[in-house]
Amino acid sequence: MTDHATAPPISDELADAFAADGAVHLEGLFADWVDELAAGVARNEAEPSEFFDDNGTAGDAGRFWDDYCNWSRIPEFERFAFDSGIADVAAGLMRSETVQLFHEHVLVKEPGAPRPTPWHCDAPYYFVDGLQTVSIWIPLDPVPTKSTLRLIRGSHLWDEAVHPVSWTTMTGFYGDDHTTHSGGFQPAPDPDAEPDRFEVMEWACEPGDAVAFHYRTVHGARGSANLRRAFSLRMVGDDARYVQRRGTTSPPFDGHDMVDGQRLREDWFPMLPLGFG
Ligand SMILES: O=C(O)CCC(=O)C(=O)O
Repeated sequence: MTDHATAPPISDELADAFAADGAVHLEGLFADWVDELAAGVARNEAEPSEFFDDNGTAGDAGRFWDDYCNWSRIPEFERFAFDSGIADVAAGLMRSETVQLFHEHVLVKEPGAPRPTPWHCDAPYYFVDGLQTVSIWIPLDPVPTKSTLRLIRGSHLWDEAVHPVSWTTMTGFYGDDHTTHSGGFQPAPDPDAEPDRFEVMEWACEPGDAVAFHYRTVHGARGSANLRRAFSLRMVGDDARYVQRRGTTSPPFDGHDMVDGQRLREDWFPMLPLGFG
């Protein structure tokens, strides 16, 4: 068990907002876990995985690095996933009986990192899809509006997902290079160029706040003048199923041996405990 505060239950009003908008801001939800998660991020940086990536370019004032799928070797991440009550938050938002851990993702913008996070939605990069999905993004530093996560209201309900691209080369993630559309995908929107067409939700955050968003919600971020460490836990609910994509997904999970329509295998993607609230 844990000596940290656990997250309060999710109200119907919040779950309705999540269903309608595809994202909600939860103030102070994990403030009690910031030091532990920050220790985990430091450990992650000191002991990077094969997936560690610097998304910036040589000469940038600060790096934009990320890494993922390390929860089982970083005790601070594992404790948070299993002992923080985050699964209750995910269950409430997704209106799901079960919550399964997909993976965690660390995204760090160092002071002066100029590199924006491109507008994208996560679902097409993943081999799992469904109506009940949620990523919970938790900043570990104060984040002003100008460098916070930005999400397009209602974009999780769009018929076509945004064309997935590599964050380093910005070319088609599955090897295609269509710029206008790609087999059911639409090009990435530019909400700043078309403010009347897209409504952007963006919240200044304190350490330990949470922004929860659907895997299909289109999101991005600007560069950051300040250190902006973020820990994101990605979970799925009852209806999520394996989907075969047209190439190696991100994360890849080599040798997973699943086929279309299966629930994610529980020995790799554990069910998270519920009932902390
Ligand atoms: O932290 C960021 O800039 C982007 C986060 C993101 O894309 C995600 O958590 O899926």
